[in-house]
Amino acid sequence: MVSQDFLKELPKCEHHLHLEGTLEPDLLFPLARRNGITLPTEFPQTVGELETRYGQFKDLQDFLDYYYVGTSVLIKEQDFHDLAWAYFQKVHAQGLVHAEVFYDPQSHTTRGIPIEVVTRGFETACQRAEQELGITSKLIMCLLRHMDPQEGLQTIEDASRLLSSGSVHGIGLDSAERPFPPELFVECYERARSINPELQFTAHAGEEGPAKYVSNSLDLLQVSRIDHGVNSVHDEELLQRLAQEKIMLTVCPLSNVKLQVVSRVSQIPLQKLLDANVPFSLNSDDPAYFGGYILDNYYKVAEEFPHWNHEVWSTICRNSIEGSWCDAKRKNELL
Ligand code: ES4
Ligand code: ZN
Repeated sequence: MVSQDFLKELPKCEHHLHLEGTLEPDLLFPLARRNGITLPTEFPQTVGELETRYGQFKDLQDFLDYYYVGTSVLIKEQDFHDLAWAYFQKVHAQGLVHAEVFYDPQSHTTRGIPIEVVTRGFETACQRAEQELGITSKLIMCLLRHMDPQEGLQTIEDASRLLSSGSVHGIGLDSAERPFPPELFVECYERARSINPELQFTAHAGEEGPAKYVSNSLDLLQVSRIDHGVNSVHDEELLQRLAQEKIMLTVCPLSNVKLQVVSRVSQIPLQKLLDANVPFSLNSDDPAYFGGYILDNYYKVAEEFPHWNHEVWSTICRNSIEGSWCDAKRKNELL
């Protein structure tokens, strides 16, 4: 097995990280107090109880029910900034050099918080991460698939200025995968593309949903990568296509175990993806909920795939840089 030092030193990129998913229990309670938010009565009342509950998610929906309560304590621009800044500081110590990070504006706008406030808080943290830590980053705005696509469309309209100005670099699709297939969001993606043809597109697919959700995300939403995508291995033709078109899967090992997509990391079909030449990156998804940040995910995979040598890890790292949405100059710096 390669050493932990080797993994730590690798120039790592993260492509699948929900900023709201970095809210640690020890920040959740103080923020709730600071902002006068009353948590639901059935919600755990202490950091310890909450951490215990986080270790027992049944599935994606069980996790999301906690995640949206957590989100509700974020109110002020400073809260969003502090949250993202804490994340960047943590992963800087883990060898992260570039991050493309998700946020869910609808989780906040539905509570009356303007999209500009949320975005500005996150954006200033991204700028600070570049200045003070040398970490480059991009913001990806996700639409919530459990909400009415018409509301998604309104969110795209409300974000027009942010999408045109470069504040937001890409569009994604998250929350409960089934029964909300990608075809519901075709109009949202088309509208975003018409606002700014330079935007990048991705979507969660093939985590709990079938391989068909992956191919339909490619065909109908015209995404250039896929978040999770592990169920793609059930469709050989799709695997060949992902390899041919260099569609990167943003795989989240600890998340897949915590949400019971697999029972252990060794069951994630990473070897099959490697053998089929399908590019993937390793990511943390919602690290405060799933028990580990980017390097913890790398460590766990190395432990469960002990025969992978330096060359395999260098390939993973290279694919992860090449699949990033930063410009060629930055990619060259990272390679
Ligand atoms: C998520 Cl793991 C996962 N899947 C879908 N949506 C999400 N939002 C935050 N984490
Ligand atoms: Zn995710």
